[in-house]
Amino acid sequence: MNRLIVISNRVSPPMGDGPGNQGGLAVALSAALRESSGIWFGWSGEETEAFTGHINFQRSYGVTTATVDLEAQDVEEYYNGYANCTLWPLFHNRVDLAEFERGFAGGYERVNDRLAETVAPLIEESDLVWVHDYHLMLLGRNLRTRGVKNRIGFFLHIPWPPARLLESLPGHGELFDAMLDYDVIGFQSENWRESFIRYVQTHTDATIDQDGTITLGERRTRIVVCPIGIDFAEFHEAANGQTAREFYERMQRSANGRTMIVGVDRLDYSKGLPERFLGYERLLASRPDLHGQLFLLQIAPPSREQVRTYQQIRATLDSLSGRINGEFADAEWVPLRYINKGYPRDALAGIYRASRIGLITPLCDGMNLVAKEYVAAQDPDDPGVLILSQFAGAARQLTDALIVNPYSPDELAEAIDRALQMDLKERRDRWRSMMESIRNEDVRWWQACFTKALAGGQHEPLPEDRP
Ligand code: GDG
Repeated sequence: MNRLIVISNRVSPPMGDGPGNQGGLAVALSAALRESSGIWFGWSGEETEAFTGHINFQRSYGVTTATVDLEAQDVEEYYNGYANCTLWPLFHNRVDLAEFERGFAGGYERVNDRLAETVAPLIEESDLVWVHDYHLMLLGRNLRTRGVKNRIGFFLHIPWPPARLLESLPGHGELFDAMLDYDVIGFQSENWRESFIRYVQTHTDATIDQDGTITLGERRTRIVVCPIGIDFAEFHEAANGQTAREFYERMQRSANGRTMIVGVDRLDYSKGLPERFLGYERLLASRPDLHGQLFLLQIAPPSREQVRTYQQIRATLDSLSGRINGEFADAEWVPLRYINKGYPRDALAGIYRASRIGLITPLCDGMNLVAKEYVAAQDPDDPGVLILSQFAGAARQLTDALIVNPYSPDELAEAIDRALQMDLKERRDRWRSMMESIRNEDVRWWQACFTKALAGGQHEPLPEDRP
């Protein structure tokens, strides 16, 4: 077996095998790294005065992590700047929020190069190198210029934007060209793969084979779709564990017979939170008979708090939630419980289970794992209903959710009403069908799907050749 070198912006060292200890991605990558005696390399999250390239190696639970500190200017330009103020909004259809600063682009190039220079000596001849996400799109190119000839793959966790949007990015041609130095590029959904192919067709002379291999000059890059899944076994265990049960019971007591709707999202403008609140407000305005009968619990832990657009979305939601509660609440009932803090994973599992409806309505999302976690946490005898945005990558797999257009408050209100009325048989039928894909296409399947393509093996098609 080839050794695997995983490179991502941040590294999550494994924390043992207890349920609910870490996210699915960390679990899957840790398992793969353990089996292959590989290394997980990335930024430590710490700042230093001047970049030294000093690597801090750690070994825990059979996995070696290798991290480096970045200097403050790097963090500002590469991470807060280009990654989160330029690429993130642009790749989530928010060109209006994107900032195109040469300083950011320069910082991004510099950090990708520094990370490549630091990791290159760790790479041995037969290693497979797997680079993750939009922070590190140039890293493959930087490794190539340092003579690394290994198979190098890249997985994009977020959407690939339509060509017309990407054209607004200064230097998009160079960024794209650098990506063809990867041997394999993986996307979460066919939608994002199609956008990428369209860019290739409109901006390059490359040829594209039937099996999705792009050839430009000497370079050949295989394009694959590998939707990420959750760690089903771990989540199932968490959902049936002590903490989850405690939270389930606490929520039941606190709901006091009222129907609970849940949303869980990082506080991010791509997640459609204002639109979700407006849809819920529309329901409350049009259905006074529901007042006092239900409530929406929105858990939204703050993220990227240094970035101005994230401070703005937080202020928008503060005001919107205040308005909705001000308008509809009474002495005994608060329609919207809006919370800016995170919960442990196993507590979340109990909260999901206590919720009759999972309301997951991003405006644009590479995949969305919360939707899968919500379904996996349900009671098989009495499962809740998932309402899911058509613009989440997950909508291509979870076709038995109630699929909605998150921009339409009327559609959101109607979907909540339909979910409230859905009989047990329909809830069970929809839940069973969604569980099949969540169980089969879990995070280990995803990791195997990508690494097989990276190793040069046949790419595994989705079950039933689902697009
Ligand atoms: C990116 C892409 C893609 C959330 N709140 C709490 C908490 N979470 C956990 C969830 C879930 C994870 O964070 C969020 O994952 P998502 O997939 O929903 O969204 P992003 O963070 O935007 O992730 C996305 C993903 O990468 C993987 O490829 O699916 O499209 O944008 O696991 O449960 N976890 C805990 N407490 C919280 O309050 N413990």
